[in-house]
Amino acid sequence: MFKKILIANRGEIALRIQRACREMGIKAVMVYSEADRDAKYIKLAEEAVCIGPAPSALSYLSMPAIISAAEVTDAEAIHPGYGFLSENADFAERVEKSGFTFIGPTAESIRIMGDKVSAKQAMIKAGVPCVPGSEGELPEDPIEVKRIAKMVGYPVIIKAAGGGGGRGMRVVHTEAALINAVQMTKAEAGAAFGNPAVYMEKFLQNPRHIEIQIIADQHKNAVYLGERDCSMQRRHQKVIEEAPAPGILRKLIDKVGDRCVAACKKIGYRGAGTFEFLYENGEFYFIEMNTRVQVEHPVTEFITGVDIVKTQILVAAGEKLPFTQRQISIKGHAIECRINAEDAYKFTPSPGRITMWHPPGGPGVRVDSHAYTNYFVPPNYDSMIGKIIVYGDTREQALARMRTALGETVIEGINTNIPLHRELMVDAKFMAGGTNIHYLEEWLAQHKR
Ligand code: MV4
Repeated sequence: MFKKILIANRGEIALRIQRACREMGIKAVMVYSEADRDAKYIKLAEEAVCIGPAPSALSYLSMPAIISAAEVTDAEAIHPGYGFLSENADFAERVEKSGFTFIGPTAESIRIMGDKVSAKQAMIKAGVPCVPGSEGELPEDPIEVKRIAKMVGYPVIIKAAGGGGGRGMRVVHTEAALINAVQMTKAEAGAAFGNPAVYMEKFLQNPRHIEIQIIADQHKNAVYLGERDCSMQRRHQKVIEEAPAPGILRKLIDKVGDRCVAACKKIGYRGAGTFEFLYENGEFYFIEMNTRVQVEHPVTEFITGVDIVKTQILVAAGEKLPFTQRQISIKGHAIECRINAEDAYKFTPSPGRITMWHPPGGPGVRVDSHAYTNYFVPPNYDSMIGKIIVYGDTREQALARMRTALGETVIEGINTNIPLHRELMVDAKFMAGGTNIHYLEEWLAQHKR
């Protein structure tokens, strides 16, 4: 096992990874920007290295600064967390070429999944159900493009191969609008991602966003850890996640999960990963794969009992998965509320000093946050300052515990989205379960204030 790991991230996930290291007897090296210098999780680590000024581009996104920090501290492996360099294939390659272990998949796997056209082709080959659409990149010939759209059926969606997470997409309702939309999307994609390739899919009008967590070792073992429902989102930012997904038959999840595992084995995937699906009318359609640990991993940890971050470190060190698929069972229900430093209804960022931080507690309540009384939320990064995650035997119990947890929580000095969460936890449609990806934006439009 590694003796020392460098954590190339900040905030709550940096602290989460540090905790896993401590539990495993591994020394943690933190890196920090000047904006994060005084944070408690930095002082808590065995070692810490300043990697640059506040802007991400000059610190958390600086490959030379991070690799130098690993060299001077003699770390053996680098955990990238989520965001920043976590899905950058060039970074994974440079980490490995510098003699360190990248805690994640190979650069090649990251590259395949980063190109949404090659990702989809890999999934089709492995038998994972995908949204009907173009076979690969759209051709140049407008007549061909129109023919494909006619076959797929309107409405269609044009997506950039280099996009993902909601960037570089355009919905088209009629043939009259098709060719212009393809040209516009290609131009934007070329400018934004350096790759003008686009592909086409049938546009699903009212899907849910369901994702399947997998983890694989370097010995051809792969396991899926159930699903998460991440449909409660605004502008492609998830707000609430839960597991399992309300109302979806376990038999169907198992069938799709098996296909995900088969795909992992086929491409030689290693590490943690997430298969993102749209779910509509009882069917799953693959859209993208994430090759990192995700913000919402704790809901899966609650319902499976697996420590995903510890397992990532184990398999990166070359160990076998410490469990088989048959040993994984789904028990109970977990819900996560992301706590953001922002106005609850206008969503304008609200950085600054937290003058009072009183987190909730009690049975089945987990708080993943690096914040505390007197912590200063820097204006330079994402507004998420932590997560409240609850577990219950049933969804109803989890909901009740989340209401209690949100009721106990006191955060003063900045605005947070806790008032929004308090309202959503008593919303009849959310309580019934199974709302789609448009629900929150429609709810917000109706609850204007
Ligand atoms: C779609 C879709 C409908 N039909 N693809 C947005 C993010 C990116 N991961 C894929 N996205 C979508 N792809 C087809 N064929 C609707 C979305 C979408 C969405 C998906 C998941 C979560 C939130 C979303 C919000 C708007 C649109």
